[in-house]
Amino acid sequence: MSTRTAFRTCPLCEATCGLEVTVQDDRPTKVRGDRRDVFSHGFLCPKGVALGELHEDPDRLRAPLVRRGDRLVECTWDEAFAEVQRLLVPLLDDHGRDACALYLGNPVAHSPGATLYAPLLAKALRSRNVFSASTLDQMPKHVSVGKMFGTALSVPIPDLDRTDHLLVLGANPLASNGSLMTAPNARGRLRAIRARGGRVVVVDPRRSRTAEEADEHVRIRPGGDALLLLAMVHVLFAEERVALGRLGAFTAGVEEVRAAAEPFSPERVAEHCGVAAPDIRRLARELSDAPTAAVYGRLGTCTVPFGTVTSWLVDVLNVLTGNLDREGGALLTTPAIGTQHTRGAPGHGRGMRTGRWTSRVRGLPEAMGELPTAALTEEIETPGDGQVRALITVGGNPARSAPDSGRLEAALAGLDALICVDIYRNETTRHAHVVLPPPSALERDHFDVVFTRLAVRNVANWSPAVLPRDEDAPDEWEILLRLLGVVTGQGPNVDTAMIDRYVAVEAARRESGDEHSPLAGADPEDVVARLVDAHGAPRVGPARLVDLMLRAGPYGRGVADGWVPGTDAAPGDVDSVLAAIRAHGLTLAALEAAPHGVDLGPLRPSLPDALRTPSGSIELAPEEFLADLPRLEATLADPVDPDALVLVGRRHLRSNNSWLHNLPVLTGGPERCTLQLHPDDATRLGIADGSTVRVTSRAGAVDAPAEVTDALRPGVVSLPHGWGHDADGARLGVAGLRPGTNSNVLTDDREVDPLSGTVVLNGIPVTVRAADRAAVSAPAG
Ligand SMILES: Nc1nc2c(c(=O)[nH]1)N[C@H]1C(S)=C(S)[C@@H](COP(=O)(O)OP(=O)(O)OC[C@H]3O[C@@H](n4cnc5c(=O)[nH]c(N)nc54)[C@H](O)[C@@H]3O)O[C@H]1N2
Ligand SMILES: Nc1nc2c(c(=O)[nH]1)N[C@H]1C(S)=C(S)[C@@H](COP(=O)(O)OP(=O)(O)OC[C@H]3O[C@@H](n4cnc5c(=O)[nH]c(N)nc54)[C@H](O)[C@@H]3O)O[C@H]1N2
Ligand code: SF4
Ligand SMILES: [Mo]
Repeated sequence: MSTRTAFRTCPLCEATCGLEVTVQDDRPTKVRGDRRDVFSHGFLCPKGVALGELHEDPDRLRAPLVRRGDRLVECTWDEAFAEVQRLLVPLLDDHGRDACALYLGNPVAHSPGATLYAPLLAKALRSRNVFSASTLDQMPKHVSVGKMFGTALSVPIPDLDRTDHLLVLGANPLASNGSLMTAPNARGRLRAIRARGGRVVVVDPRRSRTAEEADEHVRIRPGGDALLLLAMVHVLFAEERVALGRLGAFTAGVEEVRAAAEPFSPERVAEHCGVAAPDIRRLARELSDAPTAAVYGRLGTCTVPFGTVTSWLVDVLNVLTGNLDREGGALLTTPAIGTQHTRGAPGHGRGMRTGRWTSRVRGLPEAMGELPTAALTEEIETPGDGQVRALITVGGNPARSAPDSGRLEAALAGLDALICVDIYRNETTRHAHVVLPPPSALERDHFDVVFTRLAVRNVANWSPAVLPRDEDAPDEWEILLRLLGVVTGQGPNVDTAMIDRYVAVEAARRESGDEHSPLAGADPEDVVARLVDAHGAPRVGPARLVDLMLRAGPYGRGVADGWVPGTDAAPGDVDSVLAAIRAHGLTLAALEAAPHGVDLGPLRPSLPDALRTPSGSIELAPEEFLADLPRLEATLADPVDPDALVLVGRRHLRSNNSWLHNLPVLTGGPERCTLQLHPDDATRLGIADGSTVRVTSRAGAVDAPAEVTDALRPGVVSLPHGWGHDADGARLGVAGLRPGTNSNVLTDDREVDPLSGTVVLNGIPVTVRAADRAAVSAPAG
């Protein structure tokens, strides 16, 4: 028996913890936190531990599936791709490019193969019907920072480790482990703020685990954040507390913001946001008095009717208090592989445009090259030119994650072709014609392309695959390139190595044409020829692209001075690796020699250089955002009904959206898929703890066990999403035993934040009553 230890970054959430995996005879037997990881220092959560169980899960797909009548049967890879070709090519020929849609789910952001190659598939498809989980999630933040700072990825990250005051809105990092704020061990980092004399305030309708850890919990009405933040802006101006400091020299629109906030006094918004006027004033004063402070908003500020305006106001407060771009405040990152705001000419750029095209049926706006997922169902349902007849999903489960999913599932079942790149036969993929499973996470290389760009420190880790994969099983990026072969008319048997090389050369060409890149003026073919490993073998796939991005990034020196480990650094010797990086620039070889990662330091001020707005200024008052304020002001005329109920979601540490429910190690303990409600509401409605209740919205109805708890604000009920694992045709043996109920039967695809097209998933109007025992529910599926 051979036993070895491998180190790798956990790909399951945004925290990017370093893991130490024990492998016996090519089987993972134990997962622990890597104490030497430069960022996570040994921290991990139960999901990281479960990575081995995920690999071993007998229900995880090892071979492709193809539909034969009403059954999905295993087949060879060639058979699977031949079927994709048979289904898609005539459909694209007869009905045009828009007839095939693409949906990219959350795990795409966690796999470098998918992150780097799915956009190539999207481009090659040439369909406007590209959708993703972003419009169920963070798109409002991309739009707000895009307009303010110039790129969709210019997200200010709270400087968690140095701030004196953290104002958190609609985020629960103790359960989610942080989002748009990569920070392993969020609890430890939040506790450290208080330990050094700082203050943590959490604004949330529910007393979340994060709220429990805070100095103060503000129990806001769902959707009330835009009003709260605007009133805080109002107070800063009224009390002459606006202090931009050095930002003043490159910030436009301050007077417009003052005028916009003028009508939103604390007294006027208090009832509608559910926070008393004196508290709003105090929150504003505390923020402005703190030596340093960061305002941070997440899902509860995005998936609401004013998601973009709320996301904007978060950073308006960071700017007005002088906390943007300063230590202890909120800063843009300087990631190892670079990002949109580190590329090109410093100080200005093209800015971010949205709405360059719109969805066919409802005219919802494009953002970041995709259309809102809220439009997916109607684009499948509605006949006419450009109707969606085929869908490719990559790492997505829209049958559980998207709004009004009862209707969406019916639409999925009626597609002419559903092709799923996925590791499970679940609620979505059970409707598929072909399922193409990528290898397990432990069988692939990993580099966190997305989350190193959103982290509270600039760090970089390269993880080689822990386990070998089956010889004939393609890696995730190879699956995507074969699909690209189909949709470009080259067929599924394209030479993926050749396309991959072409992709690398084109990436090198873009760098060589950028006079600010370390690769400026280089010959792209020559650049790619030099991207070799320690043995001189050409790199391929994500490894080659990551090496290129590292060499072209803020710590790179191009290819001329390539460094090979072993020449002047012993692998694993952190100091000599860092010395080599200083001498030769950052390369993939350097990361390979540092299995616990490379720490490139804390966040550092980068403005105005990192701005990419056309004006070269921070745009504090984008016109589109100001134009949404009358709609916000109009909500103040709506009467506040004390008996109305609204639904919000919640996340559990041992869950991950709609999956990981099939792993025994994560699914024990009390029932999690419960409808939480406040005791006052339970009494008023005659609902006993543990009894079954029926929850009804405009879109649908579900039954769930009631959990009576004063954690919630009265008038707010909470049900987690991603459950409902009792669907016929899925193969989820463990999840099916405790299926829970699908909360997205209740959410409504008609309700969107108009500026980003992001669907409203929090604050859904519902009624709740004791369920009639005789009536069995579950309209989904
Ligand atoms: N009501 C409500 N709905 C929500 C939310 C909410 O808070 N409330 N949250 C929203 C948010 S933030 C998000 S991000 C979305 C998520 O929406 P989705 O991305 O659509 O859903 P997931 O549940 O993350 O599904 C992930 C899928 O990827 C598969 N998978 C896992 N690993 C891999 C892999 O390595 N490669 C591939 N190809 N597939 C893999 C899983 O089997 C699963 O089918 O849900 C949204 N929906
Ligand atoms: N364990 C676990 N970790 C995860 C995930 C998971 O499913 N499970 N999902 C991952 C994904 S895809 C994402 S996007 C992140 C999300 O990361 P977070 O945003 O940190 O996670 P949530 O738990 O959804 O936190 C949202 C909070 O907003 C509150 N809220 C709801 N409506 C409102 C409102 O109107 N105003 C305010 N102020 N608060 C409101 C909710 O009560 C909830 O506590 O988590 C990621 N990490
Ligand atoms: S916190 Fe996230 S990255 Fe860390 S072990 Fe858990 S799932 Fe993995
Ligand atoms: Mo998400």
